[in-house]
Amino acid sequence: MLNAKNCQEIILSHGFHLVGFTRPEISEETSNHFLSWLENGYDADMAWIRKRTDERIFPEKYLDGIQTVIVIAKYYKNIKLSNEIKFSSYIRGQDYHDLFKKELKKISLELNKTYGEDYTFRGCVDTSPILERAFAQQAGVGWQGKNGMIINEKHGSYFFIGEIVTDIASDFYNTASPDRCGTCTRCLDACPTDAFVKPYVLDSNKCISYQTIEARGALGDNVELSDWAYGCDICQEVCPWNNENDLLQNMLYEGEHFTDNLSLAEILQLDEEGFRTKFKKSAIKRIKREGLIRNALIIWQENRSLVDANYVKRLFNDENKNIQFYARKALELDVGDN
Ligand code: B12
Ligand code: SF4
Ligand code: SF4
Repeated sequence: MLNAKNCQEIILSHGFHLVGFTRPEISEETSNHFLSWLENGYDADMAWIRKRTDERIFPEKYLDGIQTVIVIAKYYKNIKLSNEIKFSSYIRGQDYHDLFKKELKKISLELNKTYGEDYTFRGCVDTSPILERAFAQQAGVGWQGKNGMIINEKHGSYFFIGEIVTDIASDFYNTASPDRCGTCTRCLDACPTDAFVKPYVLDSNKCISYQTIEARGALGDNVELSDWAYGCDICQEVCPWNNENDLLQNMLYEGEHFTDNLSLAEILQLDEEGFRTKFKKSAIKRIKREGLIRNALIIWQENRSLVDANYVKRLFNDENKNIQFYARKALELDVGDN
């Protein structure tokens, strides 16, 4: 039997801020919400979510004999900069996937030492086929707000979530966090693209975060990025539970980081080598130079005074054909077939 108190101490000693324990059950209500989200096509082109629907709804298909989901969270320091272009705070520093994977591995090894090699302790973060937010709410880490984010009553929503899933039962399970959104609708009202179909339900097709991070290839003609080059924080910025003065120890991204003062001109001048070097440790590498320049060109199209058109024209001869296409499109030249 897992000693939850001892396990929590181990996890906190690795620099995490929140820990909660829940049984590996997805309620019928949650699974219906998830399935109708998919049915409505709100997952846009993220086919990887659909591919592993079963494991998300039936966690025992993900880990045979699963008994406990230990939800682990770490806060990052959000800052609102007055840059000409915006980056979501979560991308400011080192890729959190790498950090979580490394630490969860160490914790799993410690737990195996204590409880024996017969048990499995599997670290997950973001990409595993798990409904992380459903488990986080069940584990008392926070409630799922109308903006979809898990919000902790004391410290708000600027944190990452990971899990250790295991086939050992725990001597303690948390109770779910109650919803504290009340009559507030600030996030729904502030979303610049009206991405919320209704409270708690996000249509990814309309979300700037989806368009800038997940969408591949050319973006639709009507896509608006409202100056966001990577991700979007608006529905968190307006949430009254996010208090900027509420700082914790060991927050990720304490100092200044490479996206903090990045200008549009700088992005448009990055070559492949420059991009690789600058974003070696950042999750931005996921969208590649092509994706970042695509986003930057759309921002420029929305506000041409940001940088001289020559920066865009230079890209007509770029080594990457898609970038040539985005640049011509930004200048509204005849782009032909891509
Ligand atoms: C796909 C994905 C996205 C997609 C889709 C977002 C979405 N709302 O699902 C896009 C690219 C848009 C995205 C954006 C962002 N994401 Co994201 N994303 C994910 C990912 C990989 C899967 C989420 C998923 O399964 N979605 C499917 C939906 C249906 O599931 P859900 O959000 O859990 O939805 C529940 C509710 O919608 C509810 N529900 C549905 N209908 C209804 C109706 C009613 C009436 C009610 C009450 C409830 C309800 O039930 C659903 C099932 O539990 C998770 C990691 C993971 N493995 O879970 C990270 C994750 C959710 N993302 C995260 C982050 C940080 C973000 C961004 C803030 C990044 C940014 N700054 O740009 C934005 C926030 C956008 C937003 N407001 O949600 C964090 C959230 C941390 C937290 N504190 O909550 C996660 C957990 C990653 C991590 N490991 O830290 N993301
Ligand atoms: S991340 Fe931005 S675009 Fe997406 S729902 Fe929130 S406010 Fe809207
Ligand atoms: S802004 Fe208001 S409605 Fe939206 S998540 Fe925060 S408290 Fe809930």
